[in-house]
Amino acid sequence: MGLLEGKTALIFGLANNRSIAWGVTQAFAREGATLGISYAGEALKRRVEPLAEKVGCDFVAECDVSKDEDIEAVAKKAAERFGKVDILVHSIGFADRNELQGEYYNTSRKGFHLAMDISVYSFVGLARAFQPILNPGGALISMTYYGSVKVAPNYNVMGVAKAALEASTRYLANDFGPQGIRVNAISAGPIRTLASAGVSGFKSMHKAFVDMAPLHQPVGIEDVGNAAVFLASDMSARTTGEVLYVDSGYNIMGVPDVSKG
Ligand code: NAD
Ligand code: 0WE
Repeated sequence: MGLLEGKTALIFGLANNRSIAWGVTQAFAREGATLGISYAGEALKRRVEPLAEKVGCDFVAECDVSKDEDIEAVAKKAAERFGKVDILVHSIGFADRNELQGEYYNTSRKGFHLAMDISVYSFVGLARAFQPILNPGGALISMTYYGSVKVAPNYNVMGVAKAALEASTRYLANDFGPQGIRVNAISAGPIRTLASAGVSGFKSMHKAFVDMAPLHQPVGIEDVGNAAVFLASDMSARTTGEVLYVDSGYNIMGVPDVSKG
């Protein structure tokens, strides 16, 4: 029997078949969850619908998380279709491209607000909108990156946003605990997706990551999907407010190990 049998999951942030959200969707489908998928805007519809079909999901809803109305609307649609929901996955991050290069001190007020709004506030907004229809035993999951705790050159305002996202995960865990709902984050190692494709120096950074990490293995969307299954299922019933690293162990290293090949 699948680990998510009898549970309904809504996944936010599917753009294409490289998205971390796609790794999560496939793993959840394998474990028997009933699925709902949400994407950002009209332009992504033709990419997302065939993917939804592949996993037998017929709840596909547009939701631009910068709009309160969209968040309200998707929660309403989910309530109409499913009644209650068990799992919500937030796999959304965005900053203006210009803010992801050069000195962090050059971050504009507008760029700061945008990154915080899309990458952090949206998790809080979604949590509030879904609160009335979440089942006890449910789980909220967000996606973060190590640039929240240590400096990742050029990650800049996104690093600050991820720090706020991780803090939000802890505050939400405290809010939702009495309702029997857990809130956790997954901190994934670098993965080539739409959001990392355009990043200059990504390839060499990725190589340095594999060299430094104890497991010396790249992280894939299926690895993140499997970790999300754990955090969404009753297998993690007493874990909340945590950041779970899925990074081949990279974050434990302080100094590169030059003694091994
Ligand atoms: P992705 O581009 O496939 O996913 C990002 C998603 O955010 C896209 O689906 C995009 O449509 C969505 N989005 C942006 N603005 C939105 C809006 N206004 N409303 C709704 N959705 C919006 O890239 P990804 O790498 O799969 O990113 C998913 C999450 O994982 C992000 O939070 C990212 O920061 C995080 N993450 C990525 C990596 C990596 O190396 N790729 C590592 C760690 C964490
Ligand atoms: O969280 C992310 C992706 C963040 C991201 C990327 C983009 C590029 C395209 C947010 N917004 C945008 N906006 C765009 O217009 N990652 C963890 C992947 C990532 O992004 C980086 C990285 C890594 C790793 C940016 C700079 C340095 C390293």
